[in-house]
Amino acid sequence: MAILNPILTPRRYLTVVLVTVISLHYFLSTSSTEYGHLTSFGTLKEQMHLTSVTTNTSTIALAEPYNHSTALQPVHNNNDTHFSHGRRANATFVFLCRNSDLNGVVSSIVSMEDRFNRAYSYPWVFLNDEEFTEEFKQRVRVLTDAPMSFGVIPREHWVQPDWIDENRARQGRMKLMNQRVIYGGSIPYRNMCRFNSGFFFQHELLQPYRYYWRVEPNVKFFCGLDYDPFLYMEEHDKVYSFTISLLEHQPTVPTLWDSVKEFISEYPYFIEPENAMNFISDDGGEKYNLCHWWSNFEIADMDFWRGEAYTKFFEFLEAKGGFYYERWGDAPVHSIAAALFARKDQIHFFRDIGYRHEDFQHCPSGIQWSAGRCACDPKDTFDYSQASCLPRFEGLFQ
Ligand SMILES: Nc1nc2c(ncn2[C@@H]2O[C@H](COP(=O)(O)OP(=O)(O)OP(=O)(O)O)[C@@H](O)[C@H]2O)c(=O)[nH]1
Ligand SMILES: [Mg+2]
Repeated sequence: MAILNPILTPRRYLTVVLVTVISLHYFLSTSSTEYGHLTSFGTLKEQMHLTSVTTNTSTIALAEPYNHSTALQPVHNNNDTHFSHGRRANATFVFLCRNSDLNGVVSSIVSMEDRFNRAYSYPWVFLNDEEFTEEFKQRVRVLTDAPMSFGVIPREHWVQPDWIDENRARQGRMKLMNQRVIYGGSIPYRNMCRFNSGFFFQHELLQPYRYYWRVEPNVKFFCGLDYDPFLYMEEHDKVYSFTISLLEHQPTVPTLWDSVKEFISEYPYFIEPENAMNFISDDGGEKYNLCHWWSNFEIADMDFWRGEAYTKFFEFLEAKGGFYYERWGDAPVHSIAAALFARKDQIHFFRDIGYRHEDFQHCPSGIQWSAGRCACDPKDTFDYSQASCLPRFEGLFQ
């Protein structure tokens, strides 16, 4: 170097190198789009491949098609292979709630962000049967940089339809109230169950997305996750997943199974040969055993609900009026559909996700509990308690 330029001291040499590198980077960024994309530090939304549009009711975060070609980085977690942050799934959180749920909503978001989403920034979609207040939006927006959108549910997706015989529906409500069944006399609760069964995935804010993770007020996520459960669903061809399974209150679904059997005989070709019938029936489909996956936690594939089998199934059940004449829950409806229309190996138990919704929780144990630094007592887990249906699920694979 001294031969080339006797006055190029180490400091000057460094300056020359830096200026050359910066100039080259500037030249390539402006002349090559690909180079620019690869190296730029875009806005947060760009990094998350999101754009947004505003409609008169809501701001819609639109997910652009995700890139299937990005190389995946396999990581090993508890003897299972997952894939790390190489790319993201086409997925969102879904939070149906009221303005009055605000404190419980804040608590659930904090739990999810702290234990998982801080590293991923998956978007949040909030749905309500009325406008969210400014206070609601302000208090949830402050919690995270993840994109958030707030939508109002179309009236026809929420309220009791006109063709429902209100006298018959009232009698149904009185009957359940007399039996002291929880929410037995509530119409809003029935609206919620019907909406979660057949309509949420049709909402305009959810159209850009395939996978969703349902969150409710006052739930807790106990464990850190070192992989992306949405990608897990995608990579392993799963359509539905759960953490807790249990028995439904029989008086809420007295005629549901009769309707299911009618559907099966009318549309036998929708039934998946490798189904999970043995999870929901102990006698090969004659009677419903009341088992269901607890739907306040769900990570699932909305394309499954949007598909032909489930669309026909929901329409069939809707026409029976059981969401209002009885009190059919979205949990048994989703569970029966997933058990019949999906292969049993497409249903996944997230054993490593610690989760609580009053009054029950799932807490991992052993290596999963310690690797996840789970903030729950592994002895306090619903898995093998008397009303749990987990043994039936595990029995499917034995
Ligand atoms: N916007 C709106 N959301 C509702 C309404 N009723 C229930 N939800 C939401 O729907 C979800 C399920 O309702 P929950 O009341 O939690 O039903 P649940 O889980 O069976 O019962 P608890 O949690 O024990 O009360 C929650 O996220 C609620 O915030 C309603 O009338 N309007
Ligand atoms: Mg709840």
